[in-house]
Amino acid sequence: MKFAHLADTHLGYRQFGLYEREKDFYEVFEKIIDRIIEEDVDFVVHSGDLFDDSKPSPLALLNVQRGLMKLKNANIPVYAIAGNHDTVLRKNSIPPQVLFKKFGLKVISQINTNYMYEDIFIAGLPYVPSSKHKVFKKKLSELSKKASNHEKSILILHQGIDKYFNLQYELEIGDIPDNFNYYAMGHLHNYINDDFGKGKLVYPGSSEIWKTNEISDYRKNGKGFVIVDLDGNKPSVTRIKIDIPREFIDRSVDYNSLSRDIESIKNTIKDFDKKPIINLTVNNVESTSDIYEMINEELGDLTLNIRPKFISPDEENIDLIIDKENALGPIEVLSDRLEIYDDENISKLGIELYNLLSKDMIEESEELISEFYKENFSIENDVEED
Ligand SMILES: [Mn+2]
Repeated sequence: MKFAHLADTHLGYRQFGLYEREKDFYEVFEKIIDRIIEEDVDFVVHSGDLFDDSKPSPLALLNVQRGLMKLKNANIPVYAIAGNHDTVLRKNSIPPQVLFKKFGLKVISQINTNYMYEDIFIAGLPYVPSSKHKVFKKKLSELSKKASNHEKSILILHQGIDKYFNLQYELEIGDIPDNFNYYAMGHLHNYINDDFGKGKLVYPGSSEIWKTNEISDYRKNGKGFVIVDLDGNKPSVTRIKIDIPREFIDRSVDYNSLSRDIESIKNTIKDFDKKPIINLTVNNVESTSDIYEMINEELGDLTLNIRPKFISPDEENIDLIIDKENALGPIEVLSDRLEIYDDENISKLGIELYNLLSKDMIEESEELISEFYKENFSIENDVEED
């Protein structure tokens, strides 16, 4: 009995605002589906962030529909939870995944928390922010009790765990019941394959480079999914790497040998199938005049996107261009700033608020804040009712 586990496909995401990048994500998804069918698995588990947004575009929906049709024709059911990206944090809201029930997608929700595939107990919970974790932990222990009646069990979650996340985690490793055989995790975009309890805990990672800080893990572990064989005492996990359509190139060059260095980059990339994305650092930059134009002229036609960084001879960063998605993302900047409060709860609140507000989720943000105040600063009779 074997199954495929994937997560964080983020379909519909348009990196750097480029349609080409949106198509790259669809292409990888299609390759994954084709490979899953080739591998002849019994079923598929998707651990959330199938879509990049809770209101996906028709194109994103169409790509999922195509993939699910292929799986359905191959008689392979899919079990899925919603992640933080494809969730609307409102009572009784439904994730886009429910559109595909007729296509063989079995949605695991707060209400439908578990299924059986033959003798395998498949349970899970969709993404829940840490402010709701009291109820979440109660539900986890209920599922753990149910799992103890079955010899083989899988738990599907989309959460950060302190052991693998530095700051943005919602769960501590001790919060997770230890009697499942396989923990099908989503949320962390890097690949993690760990022992936990009597089984295995795996984050397959995102299927494409969603953020440029995933590049170093991509170089090490590739992108892709895993195939899990549940037949032995302990599940055996095989990493399946799926090539991403386009290369990310990191080059650090010197201002004084710029033309030669650029020539060498040109030689590297001239035979690529698809135009790469280049992170280019130029050191010892004495004068920025013309340098950007020169790089663009030489490399513009050969690349999808050049992300330059100019460093002066005294190693200072020269801000020439406003970089929309710079190496330090807004979450990292926010985390840094929030550290002055030296309070983990405030850090978490700030990050959750950022996540909600960047999706225009005003109501949910207000709810989160009022809950936070009730929990931490509740003063009786001090609040006027309206
Ligand atoms: Mn994700």
